[in-house]
Amino acid sequence: MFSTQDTIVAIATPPGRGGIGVVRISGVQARTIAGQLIEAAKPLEPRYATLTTIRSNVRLEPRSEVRLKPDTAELELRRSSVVSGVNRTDTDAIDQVVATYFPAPHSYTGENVVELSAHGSPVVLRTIVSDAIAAGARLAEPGEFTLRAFLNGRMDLMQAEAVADLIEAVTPLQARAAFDQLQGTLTRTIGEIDAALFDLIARLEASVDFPDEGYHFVDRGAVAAAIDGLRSRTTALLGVARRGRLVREGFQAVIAGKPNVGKSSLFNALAGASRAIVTDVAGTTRDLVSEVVDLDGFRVTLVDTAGLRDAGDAIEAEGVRRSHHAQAIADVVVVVLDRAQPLDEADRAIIAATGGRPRVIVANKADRDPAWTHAEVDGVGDAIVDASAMTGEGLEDLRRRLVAAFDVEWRQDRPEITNVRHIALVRQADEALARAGGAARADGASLSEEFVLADLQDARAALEEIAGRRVSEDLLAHIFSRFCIGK
Ligand SMILES: Nc1nc2c(ncn2[C@@H]2O[C@H](COP(=O)(O)OP(=O)(O)OP(=O)(O)O)[C@@H](O)[C@H]2O)c(=O)[nH]1
Ligand SMILES: [Mg+2]
Repeated sequence: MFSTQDTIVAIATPPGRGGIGVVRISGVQARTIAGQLIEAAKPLEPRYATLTTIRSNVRLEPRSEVRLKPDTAELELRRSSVVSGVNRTDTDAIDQVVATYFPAPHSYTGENVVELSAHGSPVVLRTIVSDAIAAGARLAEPGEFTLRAFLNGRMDLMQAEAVADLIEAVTPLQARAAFDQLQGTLTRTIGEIDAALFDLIARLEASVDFPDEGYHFVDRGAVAAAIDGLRSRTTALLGVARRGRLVREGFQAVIAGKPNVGKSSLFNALAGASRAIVTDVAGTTRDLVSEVVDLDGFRVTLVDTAGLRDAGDAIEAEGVRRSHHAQAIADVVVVVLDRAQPLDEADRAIIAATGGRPRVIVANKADRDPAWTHAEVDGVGDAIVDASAMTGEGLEDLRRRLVAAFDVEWRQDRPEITNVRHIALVRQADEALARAGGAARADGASLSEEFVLADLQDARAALEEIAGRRVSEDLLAHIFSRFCIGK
């Protein structure tokens, strides 16, 4: 079982230097422990920002550097002050901080929480953490603050997962979708379906348990209609699931083509950075180069690959092998052709090999005189995008086609459901409701109430697992291990 009895501490801001760095302490002892670190005349008042000084037993510049042999008496004094944490005689002021105390249960974790906002110096922040540990706190595990928030009922599992998604969001659309879930939009939808299911189950159970008291399962039609009504909601959620998953996880777009057609140039232009090396030598790119970009709100991992040809040496051969592999797993392939060179067998081979897959065909170097016409790419229904990595012409069109090729209905609004775990469980509930509907309609079967009930219970179990009301510790550990320390 997860321990929530002790007080935990961690740096809550990202690693590295910054204007401000926050140390978060959570647990029964939070205020007492913080009180031992700061110079404050009285205990921290709830919800007041207190400007105070942090004092430490651990010197930022250890004395041993100055005086190689500290005398035993001093060591003893320092040790005792670490242990008791109250002896402030041998401490140095190390930073000025703003300390805020949030008493339970009105805090992020639902426990007593103290946040110390210091200057964003890794040395200072680490010192505060070690002193808090010396005063009785324990270093927090990854995601442990949010885990405690979940265990203390401050948020459900969907919201806890949304915290991680929000932190990891790369595009504004991802961030907004995660924030909606943090605010409880999915929680409410799932909760409403769950409540209606509970109601239906209670009525059916009454009819099974007390058949002689008038609770007859007489109106099969009404029960079936109620089930259909619920199912329409799970089905609607699943309707946006693919788009939601793509918003959350993003896609891979792999740029492929013959050597020297301008793949790396297009990659750089789309990434808005000179990531891949560009030269006029065919066979420049030897390995996969990738960059995450925001394409109309979608997180897209663009992958540049080695030009496809019979390789000149072993390194290039390996690069070509990787190109093929990347293409095979791509969500979309961007096939690049050179507009200024006649099409040859190698171009046609790539066009043929990617047929039937989501793809966009680009005729690059459109700034130069064309050496072929679109009609020459025969048998291909795809519209070809004329573009120039050099001038930027056609790139907007290419971006739009790329998003269109992902085959998602193009709307800026935020999908309600995005996480595969939630999607899988909603699908499970949806299937159970479909079975329940079928069983409710099947006439004549004597045990149909029990069948309907069993299926409805299955649907409910799946929904409760989404919110985290029925989850194993393993699953929790897995979910929270995605977090960083301090979250
Ligand atoms: N005129 C013109 N030249 C371009 C354009 N895009 C790329 N080039 C030139 O084409 C040459 C090859 O470009 P790269 O981006 O290295 O081509 P690549 O397909 O990545 O080549 P490999 O990595 O060798 O497979 C370079 O000299 C580029 O400057 C373009 O849109 N217009
Ligand atoms: Mg290249």
